[in-house]
Amino acid sequence: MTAFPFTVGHEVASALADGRPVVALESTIITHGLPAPQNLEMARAVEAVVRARGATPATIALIHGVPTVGLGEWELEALAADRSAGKASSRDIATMIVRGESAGTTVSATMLLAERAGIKVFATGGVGGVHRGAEQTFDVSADLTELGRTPTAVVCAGVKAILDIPKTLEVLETQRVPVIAFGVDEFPAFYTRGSGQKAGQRLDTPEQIARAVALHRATGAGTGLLIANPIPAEDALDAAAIEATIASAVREAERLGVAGKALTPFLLQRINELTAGESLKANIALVKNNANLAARIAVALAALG
Ligand code: PSU
Ligand code: MN
Repeated sequence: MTAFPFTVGHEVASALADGRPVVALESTIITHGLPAPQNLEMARAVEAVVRARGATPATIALIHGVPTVGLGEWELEALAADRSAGKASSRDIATMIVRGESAGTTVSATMLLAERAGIKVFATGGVGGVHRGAEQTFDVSADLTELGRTPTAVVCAGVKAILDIPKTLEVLETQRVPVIAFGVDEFPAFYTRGSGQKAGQRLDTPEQIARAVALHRATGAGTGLLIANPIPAEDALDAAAIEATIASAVREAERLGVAGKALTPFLLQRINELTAGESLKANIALVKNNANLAARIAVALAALG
């Protein structure tokens, strides 16, 4: 049988061997989610937030065909500068290894690689979900499928309203994925603290969430957990304004016929352009906020043994 080749960075490997807390970080946000040079600044800042909380960051990507868990400083820099890097979801990993490609890993691919390395907690900005108009296009992110079969806890700021949030929550329920809101009742909508939709459950401390993560794994359900952490109030954007921007980006994508794996990067880039940096600032703030919570959960989980 063919072994699955992947590399774990030294610092991450030694933290895992000692049972110390580790937080996985995705990289499609670096290659496709944010423009340069803010993408590299964000990636470094997020790693620093994880370290400040006493956990080890493990940014995950494909580097010249090698799935890498815990990028080194120069690897991070090269990936952020590589505007031809691909976008790897779970299904792309094998082919990209064969082709020797470099790629940012989406939430689905990052979960899969984190789990293989033994990392239980993962921080991102927003996960993929059911796209608006999915009843016509069938565009549902593989992130939701992966959440239905890989037990990683994913800390996010909810999902962007580029998606259909109620349908996304329905699919998460179907997939048996607990949706836990941290300190609030409502499921957050990325740039704003509320979506008008109730989250599945609410927990108020990182320690409670860590216990829920451990117990959910112990059930053997095999599914991931979605931990929804609202953007800090001082960084949140105006709901009506951002909704108008998103709606116009979605219409533009329809007009241009953008579909498949190109759709999410197209929408993210258009929103960044249309808000002239305002959404970018919010995006960076919420990723840091998620890394902070993920590190606190990872620390609490390590203390449970
Ligand atoms: N949503 C965001 N920012 C992102 C992404 C989603 O607000 O950067 C990225 C994540 O890497 C996610 C991927 O896993 O887009 C989903 O892509 P798709 O919709 O093609 O499955
Ligand atoms: Mn899609």
